[in-house]
Amino acid sequence: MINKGINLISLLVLVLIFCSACKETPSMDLTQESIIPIPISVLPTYASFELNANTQISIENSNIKPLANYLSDLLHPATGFKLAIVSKDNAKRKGNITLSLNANDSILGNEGYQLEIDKKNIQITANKHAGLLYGIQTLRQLLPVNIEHDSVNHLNTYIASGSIRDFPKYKHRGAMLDVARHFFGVEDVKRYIDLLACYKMNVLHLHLADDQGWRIEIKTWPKLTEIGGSTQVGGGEGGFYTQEQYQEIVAYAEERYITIIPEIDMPGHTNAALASYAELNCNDKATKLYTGTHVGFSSLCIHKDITYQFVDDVVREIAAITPGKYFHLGGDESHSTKHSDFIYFINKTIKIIEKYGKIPVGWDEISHANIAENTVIQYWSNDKNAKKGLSKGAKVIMSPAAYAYLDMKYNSTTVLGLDWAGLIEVDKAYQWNPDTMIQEINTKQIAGIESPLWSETVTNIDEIEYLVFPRLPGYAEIAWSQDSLRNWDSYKLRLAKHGERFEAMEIDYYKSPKVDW
Ligand code: TNX
Repeated sequence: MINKGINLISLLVLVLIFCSACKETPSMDLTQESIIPIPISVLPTYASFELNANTQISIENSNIKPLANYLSDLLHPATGFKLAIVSKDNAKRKGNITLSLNANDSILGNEGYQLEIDKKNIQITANKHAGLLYGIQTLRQLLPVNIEHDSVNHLNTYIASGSIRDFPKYKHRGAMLDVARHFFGVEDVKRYIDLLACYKMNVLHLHLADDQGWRIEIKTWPKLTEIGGSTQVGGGEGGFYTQEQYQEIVAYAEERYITIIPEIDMPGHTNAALASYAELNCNDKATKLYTGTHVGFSSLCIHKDITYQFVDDVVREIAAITPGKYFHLGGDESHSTKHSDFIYFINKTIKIIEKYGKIPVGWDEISHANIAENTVIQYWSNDKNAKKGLSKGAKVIMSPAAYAYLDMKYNSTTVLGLDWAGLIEVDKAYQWNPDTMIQEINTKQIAGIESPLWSETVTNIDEIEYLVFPRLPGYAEIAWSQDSLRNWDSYKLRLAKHGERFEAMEIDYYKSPKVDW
């Protein structure tokens, strides 16, 4: 009798367990999700996967562990789940998110991914680690916006089933941050990096020196930061990164597959250096620190040997702590350097950059110098310069000021920002094509795009966010997605959905009237 009772109870328990496991998940349409940048192909299967506390992240190789941690950390705050990370051999048959590098799919390239979602499992496959990260970012956008909250909230954790296949249009998908006009600390830069990572960007160009401030420690020239780093636009305190702090930024970016490109702007835009060391000036007199916003008044002394000792030390020290391939030498608006001197200086500096194993990058003005095929030109305003660079075989990064400058005002009432290149509403920021921006340009020579945030008018991270959002996701889509998939009418609907994400992430964004938020 007792035995029978126990058997009945265990049967009941078994039935209950079975039923909870076979519970039907809702039917969901993957094509209705708002993914930015828009992927190459999205095929729905009208079911869903339930993410819950028992979901495991399965990896086949320990070198994928950092990405598994990234995913687990991303999902933790809002769900409260601390997902177990297990090796593929120990994974359960159901309820896994598997990260695997077995794509063996040449079309996906170094950054593409394949995301397969069914009722039982999720699988992200790529050729390289970066592709897995981008698959994770897409998966993140398939979860409800509440996933971005930093505390546990009751969110529905069903993910629409189907498959997504995706890879980028351009190799170079970047943004620039000017930390010279106003200084931003390590935590602010990390936040900027996290925001770029959400949208699959892979380059952060740091504008580390300008007239108003020198922001990176150079051990052989300590006064650059002692004096040159001591102020900023408006006369505030300024600041600088020690080499250790810079390396911390580089490592943080690297974990998100973002390359840091350091820029030391020369031979103009150098007042902070000229104020720090008298010997860098032709008259041997240090200049005064500068806290205004004019450009084009400073120049290194072109025909002094000490100038090239300085350039050599700066490039050597920064190159040694920069794993990325590039060193940006600026070269813009050198209005107080004679043209022949400018060319002489750029030619010498390019050689120094190459000596330390880096690929030189410069604003489009450097096309006038003896640039070689490996040089990268950053186009910002002058078509003739860009064409000259291209005719010499250089690659070009597209940063057309009238479309891609994050420091331009949105409209005439925007308080922050400048307007010398025009107003850039969110639709204008989205509706341009790098391939046709300059006549007769050969698409193959375009490395990609970069949207620069100059910081004359921005003083803190909230102000940065206001100018960057919501334009940045549009730049990311221009850089990542195929032209045939891009159009404003579809994009503005997806962007509207991302507004809620911005709020969940506490991003201070501009609520453009062009978008139905
Ligand atoms: C032009 S774009 C500059 C910067 C300013 C910016 C302001 C470029 C290469 N140089 O020095 O900060 O305009 O929008």
